[in-house]
Amino acid sequence: MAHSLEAMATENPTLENASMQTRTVAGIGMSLLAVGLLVIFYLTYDPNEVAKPEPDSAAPSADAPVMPGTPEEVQAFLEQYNATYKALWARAEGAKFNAGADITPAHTRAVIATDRALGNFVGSTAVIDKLKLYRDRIDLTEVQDRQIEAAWQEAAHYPATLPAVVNRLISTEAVLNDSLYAYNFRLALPGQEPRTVTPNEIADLLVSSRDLAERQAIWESSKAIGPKLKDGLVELQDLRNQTAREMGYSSFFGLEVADYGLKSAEMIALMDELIAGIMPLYQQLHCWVKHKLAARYEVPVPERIPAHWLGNRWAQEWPGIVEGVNLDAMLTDADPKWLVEQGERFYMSLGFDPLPANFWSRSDLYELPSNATRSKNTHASAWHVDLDQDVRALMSIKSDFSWFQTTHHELGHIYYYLAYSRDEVPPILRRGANRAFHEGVGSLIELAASQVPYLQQVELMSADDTPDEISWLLNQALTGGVVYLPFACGTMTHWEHDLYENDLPRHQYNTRWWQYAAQYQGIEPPTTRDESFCDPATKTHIIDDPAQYYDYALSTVMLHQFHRYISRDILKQDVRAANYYGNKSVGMYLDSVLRLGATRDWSQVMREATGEELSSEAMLEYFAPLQAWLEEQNAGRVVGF
Ligand code: X8Z
Ligand code: ZN
Repeated sequence: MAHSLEAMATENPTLENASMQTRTVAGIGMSLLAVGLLVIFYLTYDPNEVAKPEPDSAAPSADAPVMPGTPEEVQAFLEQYNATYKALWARAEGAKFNAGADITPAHTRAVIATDRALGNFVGSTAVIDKLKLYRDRIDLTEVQDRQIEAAWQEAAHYPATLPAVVNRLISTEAVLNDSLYAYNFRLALPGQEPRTVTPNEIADLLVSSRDLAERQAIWESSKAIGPKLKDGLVELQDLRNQTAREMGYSSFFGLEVADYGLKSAEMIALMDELIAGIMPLYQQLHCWVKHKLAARYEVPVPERIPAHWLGNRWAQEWPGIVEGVNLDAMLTDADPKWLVEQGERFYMSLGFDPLPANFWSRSDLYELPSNATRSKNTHASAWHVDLDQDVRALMSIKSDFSWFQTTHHELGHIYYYLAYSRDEVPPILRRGANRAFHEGVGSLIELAASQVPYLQQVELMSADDTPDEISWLLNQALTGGVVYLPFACGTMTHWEHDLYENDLPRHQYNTRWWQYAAQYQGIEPPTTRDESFCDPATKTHIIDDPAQYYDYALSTVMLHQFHRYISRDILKQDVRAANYYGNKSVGMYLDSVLRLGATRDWSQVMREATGEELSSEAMLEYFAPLQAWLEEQNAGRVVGF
């Protein structure tokens, strides 16, 4: 917790719900004893042992007297549940962090064992029975209700009634993650011997190369992992759906969208609404970009943009297109550690505490040297290992603008973890108001840290090399929300929806992916990609963060709502030239949302914090000056795909 902010927020509990203060302490002695026994059992559990076949074996005994469901007993159950959950989560999360930072068979075995221990508890029939008993009570506090709902969703990932499915799911996920993270990308440029390349090198080459044959080789090398992941993904599709459906959800997709209190079809309708809102601007951008790139590569203008023309292997952002905006140049001489320190300084300038010492000692932040003897997951992530002060990040930072932004993003997760790690927030609710809130915090600070007045203040940009306003906004649209939404709401979310909700058959995986890329993004592959490829599986989240990609889409529109509120109502500045740096009122405002964790309904929090419902209107307003400029540039061209 940021102490300076905590003091202010306690005097001024902007969004704190009075119901948080009403937790009963009845039954604590009894619960502590039960919790003690459970925790001792699980903490003596040997992670290298093969998991027990009966997932229920260590859960609270089914023979124990049925708790009559008084509110006090509900509270005693929840306290017991939370203590055990926290201890088991810490072991599982610690094992996963180790496995991500150093991919070895022993670390994978530890992930499987500790995940099974966690699953055996949260999905035990004893826990599920209690949740069933309490789920429909109408006399619980909001915080109790929300814990029961969160615990129910946890159980649906590991229901004890399907022990073989759960065991298989956990081991398949662990093994497939390893295949993804440890994959050795090989690049054979035209006329050259194949060589190993890192994901960072692939990203750089896709921005810098001007040769289409070379670009195609780079793009294809980034997709070669897909077929290797396909069988595992087919298995996960089935296993994940089985667990979710066992607990009454329409599919695994339905289970994941339940975090928002929505059903699958409602989430899809929301995505379609966001796509429709952004499409007029996106189509103008798409048209401008295809003309720009056709001229750059000296080829005819296509209807859809070939994927290998763009500076990102999934076309989720399109960097390196706007001339005169080279943000990497600002950071060429920076030490990678400086990027993290500058990110921390940003949050501290708002009043948040310095990062805890263990963040620095336990995180794994930088790109591995080429002679490294270990391999690690290079996709950035932030970890709340003990659901308390043990916070870590796993990154492969090098000094460029993309990592500068990603570092701010990950620190947003870290500061969120720290803000809600307080006694009033039970461990099971130490999560975002919804998952999009979690993604939005750091991305909001990313947006704040790419505002020109801030970059000038910290001397990353001087007044004479400041790009003009339209170039800057154009670059933001290409590397931020505008290009991103059709990918996130369209291609990714629709594909994962079909995968789980409609049991997409394996012989349609790739075809469906490219159908959506054409429909939503106006993108096509360089050559026909039949079902011998599995291009969706190359996107990390499809394997290890499944059916949740709409989180990023929603966070993108929400962060603009927060940004507009902060700029106008707190800073009284222009949304496109706002400077949060050093403003404690902004920090206090953010903290009043973060410290709640998931103890309040997200849409109420949103309404109270911004005065608005979820809407893409603020984002569209931010980018509005581009529309007129693009229409002028595109005059006489065919817009659309
Ligand atoms: O996965 C991430 C973060 C980790 S939480 C780096 N992002 C999405 C992606 O890379 O696809 C950030 C924005 C989109
Ligand atoms: Zn994130």
